[in-house]
Amino acid sequence: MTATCYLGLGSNLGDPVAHLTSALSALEQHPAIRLINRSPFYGSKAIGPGTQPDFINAVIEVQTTLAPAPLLHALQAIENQHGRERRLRWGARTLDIDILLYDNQTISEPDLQIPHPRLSERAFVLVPLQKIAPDLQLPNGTSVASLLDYVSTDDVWMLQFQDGV
Ligand code: ROI
Repeated sequence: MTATCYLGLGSNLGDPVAHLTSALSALEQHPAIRLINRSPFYGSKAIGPGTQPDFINAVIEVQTTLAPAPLLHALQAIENQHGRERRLRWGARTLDIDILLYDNQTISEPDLQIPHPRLSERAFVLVPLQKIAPDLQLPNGTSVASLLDYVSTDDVWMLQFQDGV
């Protein structure tokens, strides 16, 4: 069985564009994950405590034969290969890969919530998501487009288009 998923990528330490690019290639090389579509890279002002460097964010669509928990573990392995340290909640990070949506599923487990619990309020997720999936709806029927009516997109800017997937 194959699931369609949307993943959010973010980085604000070191060379964030390089981290996202190499995360994309790690995802492409994963035998159980197929990259279907990807947004451009966006710059975004950091949401979180203190002063942090701006983020680079992107959203991708993948197909996978992995169930949600194994997918999460595969993504965490890629994060760890990029030196991700999970010390500070909402602190700066070299690479973050979040499962935003997994098919039309709703999952509420301690370490896995889908849709991503803060998806609806984060312009740095909604803007790239809308770019690659303009008609997408959450499992509860809310459209991504309508969520964008409620958030400011002032702190999110498109950086570049990249060819191909
Ligand atoms: N802020 C932005 N702009 N982009 C992110 O990806 C991001 N990720 C996070 C926190 C620290 C909450 N802030 C962010 O985890």
